Amino acid sequence: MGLSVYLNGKFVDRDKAYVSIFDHGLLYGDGVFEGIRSYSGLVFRLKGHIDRLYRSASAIQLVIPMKKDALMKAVVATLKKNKLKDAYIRLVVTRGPGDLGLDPRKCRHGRVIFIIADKVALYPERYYREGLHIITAKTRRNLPQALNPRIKSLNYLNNILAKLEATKSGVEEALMLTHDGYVAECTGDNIFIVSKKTLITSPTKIGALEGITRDAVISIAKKRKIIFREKKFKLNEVYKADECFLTGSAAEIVPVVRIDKKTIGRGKPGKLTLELRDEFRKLTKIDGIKYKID
Ligand code: PXG
Repeated sequence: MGLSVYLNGKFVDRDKAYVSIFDHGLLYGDGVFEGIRSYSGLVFRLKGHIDRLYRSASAIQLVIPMKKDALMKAVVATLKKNKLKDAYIRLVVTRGPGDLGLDPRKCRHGRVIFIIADKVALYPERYYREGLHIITAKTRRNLPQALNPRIKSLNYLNNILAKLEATKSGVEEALMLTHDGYVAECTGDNIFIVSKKTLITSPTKIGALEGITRDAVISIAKKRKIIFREKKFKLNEVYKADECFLTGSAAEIVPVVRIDKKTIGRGKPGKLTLELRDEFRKLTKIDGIKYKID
């Protein structure tokens, strides 16, 4: 049996799941989305993802024609329908089909909501064992005053441009800086460094997504009384950091051991990174909405 996709309140076969070529999500990137994970029948921090989706929507004056509760139930129903215990979930809300012209008022047929749940394509185990090599992209992160990176919109070209630079350099990820040279985030992950036993991450207001995994790591650090600071820092602090790692729903916590061909710390995944990773894995067993496959 093929994958069943949730599309505007109905389940349809993946091969028959279409949106209009007049959808403003496609024509202009006018829409919002979430990337969510489920672990052994538990949707990790689903409420946090749904809250962020509504925040993103509200920032672009997009009204989601569904209550948060109903949308959470639709996510769980999609997982159950596909009998998926460990999954990657993509939840998308677009402005819907409309005439040409970017005015959202042209979208008179209502928003389009779809949910895809599929098996997770994990990063190769070697990235976690040996650590990732990354580069700093020349492409700067969007200005918060232009298109705020806190909005998880369908317009991901800024990140894609940086991702292309990473691919060209033969690495998986690229670090993005703010217009004034502070470390913002990677193309699809937040960044943390460890320096003098202090865990540091950039404030999201300078131009980064309020990552759900980032949030989980901060809560673990606080619970374990790890010294933590949210502060602006520049590239040279990453170069001389003792440890560095990225966080994201897809990657979870992945160590970084080389950036711009410079070795970070001892060139191996750091002690605190591994400790946080263990704790994070424990959290994925309890922190979320449970469901059962019939
Ligand atoms: N920054 C950006 C720009 C992101 O897109 C994160 C940080 C991490 O946020 P979370 O909430 O996931 O901890 C993201 C999330 C994909 C994919 O398909 C991308 C993300 C998440 C899941 C899958 O590439 N990005």
